[in-house]
Amino acid sequence: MTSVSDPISEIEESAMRELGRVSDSSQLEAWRHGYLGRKGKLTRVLRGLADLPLEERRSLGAEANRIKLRLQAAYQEQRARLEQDRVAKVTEGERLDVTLPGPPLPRGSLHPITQTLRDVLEAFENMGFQVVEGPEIEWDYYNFEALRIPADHPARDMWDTLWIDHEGDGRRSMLLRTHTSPNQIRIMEHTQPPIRVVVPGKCYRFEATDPTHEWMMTQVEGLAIDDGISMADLKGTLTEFARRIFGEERSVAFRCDYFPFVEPGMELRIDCFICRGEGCRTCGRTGWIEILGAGMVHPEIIANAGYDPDRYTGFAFGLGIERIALLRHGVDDIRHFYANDLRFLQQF
Ligand code: FA5
Repeated sequence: MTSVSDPISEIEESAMRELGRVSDSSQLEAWRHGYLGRKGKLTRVLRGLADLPLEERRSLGAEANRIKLRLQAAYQEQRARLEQDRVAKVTEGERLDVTLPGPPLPRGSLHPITQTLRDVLEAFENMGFQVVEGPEIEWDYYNFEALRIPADHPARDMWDTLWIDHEGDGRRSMLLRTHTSPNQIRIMEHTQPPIRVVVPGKCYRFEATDPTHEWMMTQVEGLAIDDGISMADLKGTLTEFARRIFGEERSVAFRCDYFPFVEPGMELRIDCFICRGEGCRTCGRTGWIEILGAGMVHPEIIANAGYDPDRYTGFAFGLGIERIALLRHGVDDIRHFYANDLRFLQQF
């Protein structure tokens, strides 16, 4: 007669052998199912004991229970070991080496317009001008009225305007300043001559863009008022400025121009850096690029400021920083400056 104990010890042996080969939790569960589950091998044997005579049933029953406990304990141990391995693998994979050098950060630099603005301000500071600033949102009064540009004046077309709040009354309408000239009035309101200031800032115009025109641009206003200032002082100051920024070899030309707040008025042009005076797309086929408007402060404005017009005269100018940056760096289109293309900006 075959003893039931043989299969039991065989089951124990094969169970322990297989358990040793289990390498993950799903294999482990399959193992538990196969031996200790309701239909597992050991469970089936235990059920079969019921048919045996009492004596045999007692001794085999005790043996089978011992094996069951042993397999259950081995199962728990193996489960704990697999869990430990899993945690070790995860933490190993996620371990940080804090001594590794970080990835290099790209290095930033000043925007070309900021660089040119700083150079221009420095050139004027070295000539005795002081830097002051004014608001970008301006009253119609300072931007136009006080500069002798009344509501129906044709000169308003020169500064196509972005209005914020158009009331039709010069003192109450607000706009984005179209030039830095309103600062002439603001400064004269609270300063006594002698005055020598430059005022940098963004200006806005509601106009179509092209290679030399943007709807937002940076101007620097200059204002000098003192005893006996003449046109020669204005030309001398601007020629010296052009020499410091562009070098000796560039050609400079003064030409008559009209601005309601100066008399006489003029513009300063530099020979086109692309065609050197021949005429091309960038300079609008003229051979020249205008960089600033200027003139002698209108006597009416001097008088409105409360200064003695028989004693004081002055000059003013307004220059475009983007135009100067174009000329200095040989850029053929002003719109590159604000397109935010790093391939362009990283060249400066
Ligand atoms: C003015 O804005 C006058 N306020 C200048 C002035 C000041 C004259 C003091 C007399 C006394 P104008 O519109 O020409 O003038 O502009 C002056 C300069 O700003 C131009 O020479 C040019 O360099 C620059 N500029 C004007 N419009 C634009 C634009 N749309 N895009 C880029 N630069 C511009």
